Amino acid sequence: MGEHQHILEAANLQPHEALSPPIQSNWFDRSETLQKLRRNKKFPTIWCSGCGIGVVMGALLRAIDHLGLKNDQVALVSGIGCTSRMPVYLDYNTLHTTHGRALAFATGLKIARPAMKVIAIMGDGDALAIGGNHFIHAARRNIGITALVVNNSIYGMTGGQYSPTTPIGGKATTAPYGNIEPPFPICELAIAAGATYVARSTVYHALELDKFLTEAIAKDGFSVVEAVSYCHTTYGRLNRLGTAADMMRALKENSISKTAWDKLSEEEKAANGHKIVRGVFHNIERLEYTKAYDKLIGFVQGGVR
Ligand SMILES: Cc1ncc(C[n+]2csc(CCOP(=O)(O)OP(=O)(O)O)c2C)c(N)n1
Ligand code: SF4
Ligand SMILES: [Mg+2]
Repeated sequence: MGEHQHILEAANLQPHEALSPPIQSNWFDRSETLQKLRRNKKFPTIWCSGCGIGVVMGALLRAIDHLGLKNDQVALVSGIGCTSRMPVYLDYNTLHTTHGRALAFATGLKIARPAMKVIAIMGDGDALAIGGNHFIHAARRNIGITALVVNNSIYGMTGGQYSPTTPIGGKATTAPYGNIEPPFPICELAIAAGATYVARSTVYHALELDKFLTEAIAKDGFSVVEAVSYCHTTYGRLNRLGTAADMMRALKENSISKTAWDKLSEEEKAANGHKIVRGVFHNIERLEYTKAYDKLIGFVQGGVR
């Protein structure tokens, strides 16, 4: 890890917090992480070359590995969208459901199998437009699901319609003169609705994503990780933001850690208001939904589920 110290420092990580596949001659076969891919069945992916979604998939795999979870202890549930194709490529219990309904299916699954680590993988449209109601109510209930929201500020799969996270002024196929609707701040919304763990990082800061996803999946209650990504094919092209590499670089240059942000004066914060703040924004304890339900059943029936 020594020579990669600068990468760890950029993400505020200790060496033991980062997990990378061992470098071997036959590294694909020897890597436990890569063995979790359904590589013989579903590859190549549908994703455009350079898309950030693959980075999030790698972070998710490493986070699950970090926790030592077996494939059958994990369920990945998604809706529809580029992001929602992710479970199709992974070898866990997987459900590829309908647009906006990942959390509804995940809720049913968690209630039927409370011991299962249930992870709902959603795009910004999936989670906050058509699925917005499920998002706030899953948070309100504090049901033990991890919501992984890949925020690329657009409907990627369907060609670039604006979403609830498109920035003001951003052009989309449905906003050719620029978007006039203020975007939902995903993390603030999740906290206000009742989530018990809420964090944000970007696909440039892949190791930080590993760390936040590990903490989120380990959490008992409803946890949310916003993974800020980009869609160079639709949003980037319509807004002349350059290549995938340019958009990746912009995430590095236009983001700031929460630790650094908290040290800024009010004037400095106003001058840096366009920056993406990365960090853990909320981490509290509150009785998880299926545990509360079990407690109730125990109280009424004197039994245990
Ligand atoms: C009920 C329903 N409405 C609309 C669609 C069309 N549709 C498919 S994916 C999508 C939006 C995808 O955007 P997002 O969730 O942000 O995912 P991304 O592709 O950006 O990862 C839409 C509107 C659909 N499949 N089902
Ligand atoms: S359309 Fe956009 S979000 Fe979808 S795979 Fe391509 S770059 Fe990624
Ligand atoms: Mg999207």
